[in-house]
Amino acid sequence: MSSSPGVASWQVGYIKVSSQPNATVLVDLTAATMDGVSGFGLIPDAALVLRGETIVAIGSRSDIAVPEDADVRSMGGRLVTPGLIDCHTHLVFGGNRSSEFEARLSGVTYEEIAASGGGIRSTVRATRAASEEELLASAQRRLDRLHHTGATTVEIKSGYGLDLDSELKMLRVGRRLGDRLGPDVTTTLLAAHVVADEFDGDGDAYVQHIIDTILPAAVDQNLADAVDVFCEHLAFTPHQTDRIFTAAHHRGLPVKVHGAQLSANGGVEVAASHGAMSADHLEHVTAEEIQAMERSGTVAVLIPGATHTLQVSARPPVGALRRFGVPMAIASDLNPGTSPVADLALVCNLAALLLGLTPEEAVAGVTREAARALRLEDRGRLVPGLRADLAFWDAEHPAELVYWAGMDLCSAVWVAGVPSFDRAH
Ligand code: DI6
Ligand code: FE
Repeated sequence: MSSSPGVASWQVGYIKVSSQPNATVLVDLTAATMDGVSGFGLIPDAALVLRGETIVAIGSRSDIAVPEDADVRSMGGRLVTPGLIDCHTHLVFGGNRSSEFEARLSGVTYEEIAASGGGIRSTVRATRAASEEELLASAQRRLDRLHHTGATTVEIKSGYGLDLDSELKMLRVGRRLGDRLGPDVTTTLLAAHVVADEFDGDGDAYVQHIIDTILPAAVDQNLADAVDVFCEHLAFTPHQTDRIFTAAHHRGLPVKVHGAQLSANGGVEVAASHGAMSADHLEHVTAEEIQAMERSGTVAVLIPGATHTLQVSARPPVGALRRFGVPMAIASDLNPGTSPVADLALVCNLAALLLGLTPEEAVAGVTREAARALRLEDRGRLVPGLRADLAFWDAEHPAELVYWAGMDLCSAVWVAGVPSFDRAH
C-alpha cells in the first residue's frame, strides 16, 4: 500500500511536493462493494475516495467528507464493482482446436480425441513451434478481451510446453503480459498437465524430470507464483500429484489442483492435505473431499465454461459446498480445448444457469472469492485499504452482469488506481 493518511506535504520552488498522492473522489455511481457483509454490498449514490493505488473511503455520498485536495469526478451514474479476478486460465498457447470442436459436435468425445494424440497434445505441438513473440501477441489479444470485460487480475498457467524450454517460454510470456498496462498477472507452473510425449507414457519419469529440472528452473528464474497438477486418469495419479506438491513446498511455492473434473480419483484429498490454495473443477468431488477442503481452507474454483463447452451432465455439488462453507470462486479456464471463453461476466451467466449459483454468488466468485483462491488479500472488495482495482459498468444493478449474456456492459477499468481501459476512447 503506497499511502497513509495524514502524511505531510511541503513546498519546493513552484512545485508542491507531497509524500502522498492527491485524493480522487468518484461520485455519481452505484457501488457493489462485494464486502462479504451482506449480498452485493450495494451503495446507491456512492462516493469512492482513492489515493494513489488505494481505496481510502467508500460510502454514501452524503456521508463522505471530500478531502480538500480532492479531484472530484462524475462517473455518470455507472455501476462500479471490484475489478474482476480470473483465478484459472491457460491463455498462453499456440494455434487453436476448432477442428476438434467440429469433431466433438459430430460425437467424438474429449477423451477419445486425447487418446488419439489430439487434445492437450495438439496444443503442445503448436505451442512448442511458436516463438515467444508469437505467443505473446496471441495471448495479448485474449488478455485484452478479459480486461475489456472487467478483469484486473488474471492467473495464467503453463502446461502446453512440457519440456524445460517451452514451459519457461510460456511462463516468461505470462510475466511479460503482467508487466504491461492492463491486468495484474500471476503465473502458475502446470508442467504436470499431461505426460510429455518424450517419456512415452512413463508418468513417474516425467514427474521426476519436473521435480529435478523444470520446477527448480522456474523457481530460480522467479517465473512461477504457484504449482498446479492435472490429477486425472488421463494425466497424473494422486501419488504423482503428492510428489510434485511436496517438491513445490520445498521450493516455497503454494499449490493447487485440477481435480475431480472427469472422474473421482483422490486428487482433491491430496491437494487439501497440502493446504492447497484451490481445487478446481470438482464435478466428481466426494463429500469427504469437500470436508477436507473446508478444514484446509482450500477454495473451490468452478469452471462453467468447460461444462458448457464439453456439454457434460456432471455438475459440481454446489449445495454440498455451500453446506460445508467452502468458498466458491468462478474462473474462465480460458483454453483452446475445453473453455474458449474470455469474458467473466459471461462466465457468471453460465455459472448461474448451468451450476445454479445465485447472482450474488456468481459476482462474489469473480471478485472476493477469486482473490481468496489466489491468496491476494489486497483486492476483490471495495473497502478502505484495498487496491483501487475497479470495473465500471453500464448497468444499474450488479445482477445485470449475470443476466445479460455477452452484452459488453463494461465501460471502463482501473488497475491500482490507474485508468487502463475506457470504451469511449
Ligand atoms: N483441464 C482443463 O480444463 C484444461 N486443462 C485441464 O487440465 C483443458 C486443456 C485443454 O484441453 O487444452
Ligand atoms: Fe484448467
